[in-house]
Amino acid sequence: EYGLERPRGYTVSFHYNPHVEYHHFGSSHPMKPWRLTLTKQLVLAYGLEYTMDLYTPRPASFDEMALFHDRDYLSFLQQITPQNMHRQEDILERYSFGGESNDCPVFEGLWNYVSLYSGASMHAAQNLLNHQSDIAINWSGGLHHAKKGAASGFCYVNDIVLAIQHLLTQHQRVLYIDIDVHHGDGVEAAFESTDRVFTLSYHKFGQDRFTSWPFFPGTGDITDTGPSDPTNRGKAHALNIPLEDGIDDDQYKWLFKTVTGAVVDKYQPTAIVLQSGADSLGGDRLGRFNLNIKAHGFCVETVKNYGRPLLLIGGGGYTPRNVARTWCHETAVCVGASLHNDLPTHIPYIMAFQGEENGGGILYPELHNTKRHENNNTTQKLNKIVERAMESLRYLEG
Ligand code: TV7
Ligand code: CA
Ligand code: ZN
Repeated sequence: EYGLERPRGYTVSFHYNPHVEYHHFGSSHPMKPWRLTLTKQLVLAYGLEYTMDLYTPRPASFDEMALFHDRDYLSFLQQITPQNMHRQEDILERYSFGGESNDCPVFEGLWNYVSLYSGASMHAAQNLLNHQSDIAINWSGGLHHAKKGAASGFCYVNDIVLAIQHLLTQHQRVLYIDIDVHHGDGVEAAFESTDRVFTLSYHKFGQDRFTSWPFFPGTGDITDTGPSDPTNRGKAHALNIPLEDGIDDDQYKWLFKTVTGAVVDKYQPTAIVLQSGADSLGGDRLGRFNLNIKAHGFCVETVKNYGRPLLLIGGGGYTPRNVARTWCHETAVCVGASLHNDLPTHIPYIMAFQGEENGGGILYPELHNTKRHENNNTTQKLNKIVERAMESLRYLEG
């Protein structure tokens, strides 16, 4: 093992309030905040806490979240409980709660939960602004679907938008990159009228083989590059990379490096925010891709090597042990450490990793073996996507 000793030429900070772990969306709901417990346990077990500055951020306040969200929406979030929700069904619908899908349930401590993950993203952004860190990590954030006045897709408050707005107080150009398997629609929409934020999302797009619905949220085709009105400053400041089921490591790594590299060259961001949703891994309960942990981590490594202030945040990820593996690996990538494939044996939570069908006791199981999706991404289709992406970038001034 090497790289665990400090000092290094740059500082990494880890922003985490353990109270987020104790919130439950409901037993059948795919979003499991306890994946963050597993992540933290692995990070500690590998000794990575000695390589970073650790912070326990306070929850964000109402006024801080109102820098993006409507105050009436936040007031609703602040008072809604499982006990009183039945008396306000019309309001629930107005803010896209409940409904038959129940993507955004009302649960005990909801307000506390949203303030905790938002507070951590804002604190991480503040650390970058202060030059107290070069890379700031918040695995509890990354809730990219939340809108100004509505919840969407497991997301209630958009911590990413809040953090980017904070970065914009000192940075002229912020690049947002999103490798969650879902389209980062809420962040794209929030900054659609500015040229000071460029949003780039890689995601599954198109009809879903299992549900025959468009894959959630149904937006983010290659033709979506921001508003089309030529007087809108946000024109051409979004790029979407729509993908099919089953994309593999080599295809994704090539695509990510080629497209992201071109965006960085052209846009010259002064800060970068990377949403590292782990539902793009093979075997994810909701995802459709075949990525392994190291291919996912390659994206983090690539972005780290651009050498700009970096805010690294979580997002989706519905196979909790693999989420923890990935985010632990990516924490190590940030500090420049390599981790042994045998999981450390001296922690209580190791229990949770031993009895697995696939990957018991190891950090890097082959995820594409678990529940392989047929790969519908041909070289020809990917070349076409890159060609279209490069064409869109030509509309960027500079
Ligand atoms: C960032 N997919 C969030 C991703 C949000 C995805 C969806 C579910 C789902 C919800 C459940 C549940 C589920 C097994 C999966 C169009 C519908 C879906 C009819 C039922 N099990 C992120 C949101 C997505 C809730 N939503 O990007 C409670 O899957 O596809 C939809 C919407 C509405 C109609 N319904 C189908 O990763 C964090 N939801 C079990 C219990
Ligand atoms: Ca995405
Ligand atoms: Zn997702």
